[in-house]
Amino acid sequence: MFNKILIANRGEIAVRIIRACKEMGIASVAVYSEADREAMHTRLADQAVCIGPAPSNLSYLNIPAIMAAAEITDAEAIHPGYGFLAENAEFADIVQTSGYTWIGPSPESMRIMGDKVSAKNKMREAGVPLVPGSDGAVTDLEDAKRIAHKAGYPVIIKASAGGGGRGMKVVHSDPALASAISMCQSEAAAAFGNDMVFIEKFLEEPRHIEVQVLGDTHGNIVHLFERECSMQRKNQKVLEEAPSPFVDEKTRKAICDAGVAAAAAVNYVGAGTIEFLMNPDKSFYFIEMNTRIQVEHPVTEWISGVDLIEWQIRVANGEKLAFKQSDIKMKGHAIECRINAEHPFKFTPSPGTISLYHAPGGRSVRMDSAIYSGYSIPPFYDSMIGKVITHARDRQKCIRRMQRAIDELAIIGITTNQELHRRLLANAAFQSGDFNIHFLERWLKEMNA
Ligand code: MV4
Repeated sequence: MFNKILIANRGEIAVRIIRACKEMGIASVAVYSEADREAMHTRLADQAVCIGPAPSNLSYLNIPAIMAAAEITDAEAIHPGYGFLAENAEFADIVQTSGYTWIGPSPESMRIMGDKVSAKNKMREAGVPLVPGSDGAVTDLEDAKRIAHKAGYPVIIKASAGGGGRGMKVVHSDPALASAISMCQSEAAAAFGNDMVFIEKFLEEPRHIEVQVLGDTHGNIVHLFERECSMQRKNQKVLEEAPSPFVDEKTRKAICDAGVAAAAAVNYVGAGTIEFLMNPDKSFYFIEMNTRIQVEHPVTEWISGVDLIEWQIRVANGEKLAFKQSDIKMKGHAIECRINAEHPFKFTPSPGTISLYHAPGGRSVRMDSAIYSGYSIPPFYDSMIGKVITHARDRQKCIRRMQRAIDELAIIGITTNQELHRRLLANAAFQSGDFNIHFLERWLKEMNA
């Protein structure tokens, strides 16, 4: 096993990875920006190296500084967490060619999945269901019209280099098609340096359901069931759960098998997520793959019993998965509430100093965060400051447990979205499981009206 791992990240995920290292007897190296001298990850790691000024571009995205930190500390492997450099194939390549182990999939898998057109081509070959639309990039307007007519309006134009909701346009009729395509192309060229775009039928009321997969370097891939991620606003997830209240056993088998087939098509190693959209009739379609650990991984850990960070590290070290698909049993229900330093209904950021922090506890409650009493949240990074996760035998009990955990949580001195969670957990549509990707934004609009 590795003697020492460098964690190229900050916040709760850096703390999560440092904790896993400690439990595995592996030394940890934190990297930190000048704004993070007093951060929890800087304090908890065995060693910490300053990699630059507060702005991410100069620190957490500064590849030469991170590689220098690995060299001076004799780290053997690098864990990227999520965000920052986690899905940067060039960084993964540099890590490997510099003689370090990359705790993640191959740069080749990352490149294929990072480009949405090449990802969809792979998925088509693998027999994974795709949203009806163009077979690849679209350049010609007459082709685009033919494709849009075949799929039926509305359609959505997406940038191949986009993802996570960036660079998309919905089109309702022929006259709007040409300008939407050229706008999407020029925006993509400016944002990603790649103007390739493709067309899909626009699914109007879908759920966002994703499948967790885990692969080793010996060709074994398992799934760890699905997560329901429809409770989002502006492509930012607010609450996630596993399993999805909408997915029955037959659909679960089909979507999870599709997730494994998707991962196998790119010889996937490590933890990954296949994102699907699911229609009200339970038909589902691949949209993209995230080649990293995700924020919401704890809900999967809780229903599957698998420590995902531990297994990312083990498979990066060449170990075989110690379990087969048939060994993994889904147990109970888990919910995660993301705690953000922001106004609960206006969503304006609220950095500042936490005068008092009290984490919820008791049976089957987990709090992943990197905050403490007296900690000042720097204004430079993401507003997510922690996650409350609960588990119970069934969804209703899990909701009740989350309600009492959110009530116990005390974060004084800054504004958080705790009150949003309190209202959401009490909402009848949420409680019945009857919601899709539009629910939260429509509900917030209603509340303000
Ligand atoms: C779609 C779609 C409807 N139809 N594709 C947004 C994020 C990116 N991963 C893909 N996204 C969407 N793709 C088709 N063909 C609707 C969305 C979408 C969405 C998807 C998942 C979660 C939240 C969303 C919010 C708005 C739009």
